Amino acid sequence: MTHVPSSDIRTAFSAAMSAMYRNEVPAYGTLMDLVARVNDETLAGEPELKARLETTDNLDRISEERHGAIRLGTAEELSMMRRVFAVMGMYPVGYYDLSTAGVPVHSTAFRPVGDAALKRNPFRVFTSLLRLDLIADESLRAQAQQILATRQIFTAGAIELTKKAETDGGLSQADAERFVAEVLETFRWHDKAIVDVDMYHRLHAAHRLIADVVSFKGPHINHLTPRTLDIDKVQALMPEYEIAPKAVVEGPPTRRCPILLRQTSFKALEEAVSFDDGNGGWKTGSHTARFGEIEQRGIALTPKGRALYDSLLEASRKVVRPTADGSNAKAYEAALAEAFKAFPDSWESIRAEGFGYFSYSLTEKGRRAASSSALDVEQLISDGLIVFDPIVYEDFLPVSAAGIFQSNLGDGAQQEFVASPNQQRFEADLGAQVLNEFDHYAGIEKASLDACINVLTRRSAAE
Ligand code: OOG
Ligand code: NI
Repeated sequence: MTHVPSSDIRTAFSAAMSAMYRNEVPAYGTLMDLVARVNDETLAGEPELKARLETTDNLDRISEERHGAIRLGTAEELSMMRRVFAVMGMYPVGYYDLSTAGVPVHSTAFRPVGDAALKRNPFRVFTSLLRLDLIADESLRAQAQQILATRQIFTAGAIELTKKAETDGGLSQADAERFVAEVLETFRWHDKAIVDVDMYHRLHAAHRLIADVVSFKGPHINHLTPRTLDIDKVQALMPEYEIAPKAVVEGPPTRRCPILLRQTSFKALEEAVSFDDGNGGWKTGSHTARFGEIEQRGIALTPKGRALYDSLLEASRKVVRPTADGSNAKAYEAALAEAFKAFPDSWESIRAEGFGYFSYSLTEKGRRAASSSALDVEQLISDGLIVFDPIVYEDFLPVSAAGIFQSNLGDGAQQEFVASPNQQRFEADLGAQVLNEFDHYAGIEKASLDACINVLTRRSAAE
């Protein structure tokens, strides 16, 4: 029996999720329309960019979703989610500790790994696990644990088909379609809470995020994120479309050579939900969790480049810390731009400093060259035999993620937790190790260079 490629299941899943979310959150549909408009305008105004994207990206899918996010409650949920995502060719990459930023979760991103799979469809899911160990109130912690233990976030069909895919090494077309429909259920919004209003308020008082994770039947998708070609423009146009942008764009400032990841969102909406009233009826209330986000990606940085990025970001935040109400947004942008003057802004200099990862390929001249005795990379570049292009950053940034979390948890007082990264615990709960993103990019860079050198040396040997 032929199996559906996992990338096709991922594509079907992300399309199904997009349709469901637009339907559930109309403001998200508005954001998608705005993103498509700005992308069209950007491409029309920059023929060079258009030509480049035509050869490297699927232009007709340029405005599609690139990621989404969920928050899980237990180790069992996390490890089963890992198995579900594996069926779609999505594997855990990176570990993000958000406790330092006042959010009681730690996270990974399930994403396709490798050039071919990323090109087919780069959709990823930022997946957080609640850390009840950071909650001081012991009795509340125990109650939250009890509530979480009673819920089953996966349908029987989703579990059965995941096992089938594991045993058979894939799914048939009919099973893949059923799988997508069944898994979608886990991400659906439920407006009826599984706790009463008092419990909801207690959880909420401990941390809004705890209420979001513990109070509902499942880990509703809390945002989806299409790709924009001009994040500053979408941010500026949001109010015109009657959606409220978060105060500032997260990540690096606007630059000629984009680095890492820039992202912004519209603020989470207050939505009607109902709580068990204890008398067999329902009591209406509200909950704020769901929003829409946009992203624009740049080059993946080496540990050295990343260290510089982190230090410049920290330096600018010492000058101006962006407030949730946006009142100092301009000052923050200025401080950020000023600090990042220290980060080189040409591909040549980023490469020369060893700040970024590049992929190497043979030029026309390199392909035609009978041989090259000079196998020194710099020499090959200056001889015009090979060229280098930035490798796109496919992961996330903890400070940015914290900013996205914060702006969508309401603008109330920030909570402080003692920093306590616990990757070992996370991986034990996940049932697997997460891939180290730096090793991964270094591997892609090396493979591209080796491939060039191989062609060139094989020719010299054949002489
Ligand atoms: C996840 C926030 C992080 C991002 O793009 O950095 C995130 C969440 O709110 O659950 O999605
Ligand atoms: Ni996001």
